[in-house]
Amino acid sequence: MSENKPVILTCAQPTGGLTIGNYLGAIKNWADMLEGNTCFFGIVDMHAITVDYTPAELRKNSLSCVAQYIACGIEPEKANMFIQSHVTGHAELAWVLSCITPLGELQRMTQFKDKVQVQAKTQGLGSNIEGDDSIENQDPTSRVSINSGLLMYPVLMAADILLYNADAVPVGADQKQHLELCRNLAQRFNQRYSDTFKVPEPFIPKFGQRIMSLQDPTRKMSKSDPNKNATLFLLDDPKLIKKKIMSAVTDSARDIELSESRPGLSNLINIYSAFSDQTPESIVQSFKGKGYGDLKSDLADLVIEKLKPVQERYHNLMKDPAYLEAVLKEGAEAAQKQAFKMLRKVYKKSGFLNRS
Ligand code: ATP
Ligand code: LTN
Repeated sequence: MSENKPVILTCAQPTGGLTIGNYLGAIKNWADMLEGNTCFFGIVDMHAITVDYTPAELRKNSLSCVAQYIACGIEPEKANMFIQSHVTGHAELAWVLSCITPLGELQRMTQFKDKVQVQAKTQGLGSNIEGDDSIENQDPTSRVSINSGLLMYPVLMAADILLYNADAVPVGADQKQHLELCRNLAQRFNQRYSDTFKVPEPFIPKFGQRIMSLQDPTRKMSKSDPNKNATLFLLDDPKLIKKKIMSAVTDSARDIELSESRPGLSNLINIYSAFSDQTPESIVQSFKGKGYGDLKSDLADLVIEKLKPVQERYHNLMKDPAYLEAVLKEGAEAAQKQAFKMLRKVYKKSGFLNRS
């Protein structure tokens, strides 16, 4: 690893197939950062076990995820792609950081509260806590069976980032709060023990930073949404893409305009904009006098055309799992080198006796 190049680190969870939200909000931008930077792109399987999962699916998704990264333009020669559990140090650093993290900060995290709601619903407890804004003031475990890994999730994420002394972390807008916590933890550690960590900058794209659900445009598009029509997956076939976009929830107005009070329409324009690199204003201009049918149909054609080469590359890559495993092995070796270096420094500053 070159010492003077900026370090870019980011990760995605292998909780299912990647979505166009992951692609537009994150991976598409990672591919633009390969030149001039040292890049670490993690597949965070340890984060993925904070929600319900099956081990066989996780294993499958992890390999499929690296194939999707490469298919999206992340060249293995230019980036270190690794599986989180292959690198010793993530969980260790998370433990040290947890000891300087106030519990209240974790309970206030939006993603934690959202996931508690989801788990409450699956446990048939939805009506108990729905609409309860003061959930951070309660012990959620008193009503819902929440694993503490879900609460600790942002600390592990901070460890993922700080372990590599990342300068910048490209993420979608949903991760802004987690990034803020990571920055706070870096500063807190530096103050307490002397300068150790770089304070990383979030990098949030201008377009595509928050792709919303096709069925409920007030919620973020998520790969773990139980309603599969709400989410466009990178590997959806053309027929399915068309069907999902044509049945996207919009409103009863007819014209195409930019309006915050029309979230379904705004989401479609946003997706159009991110895939075509045109501004939302110029898209609205080109659909003047046309309606939803035209916009949806053109958008479906655009998404199908943009995803076609990604899908072709993906299916070819999946024919060669040995190659994918070799990419991950090399990535983990590079990541491990950096992780050990950082962990040694942190342990020393924390007062742990040197291991000879
Ligand atoms: P899950 O749905 O299982 O909670 P996720 O897709 O939200 O997962 P990750 O796979 O970890 O979470 O996300 C990887 C990257 O994709 C992150 O940088 C995240 O900010 C970005 N991302 C995820 N969903 C969206 C979205 N709907 N719009 C824009 N960016 C997104
Ligand atoms: N929390 C992120 C995934 C994630 C991540 C990271 C992103 C885990 N560790 C480190 C950037 C850097 C999510 O849910 N999207």
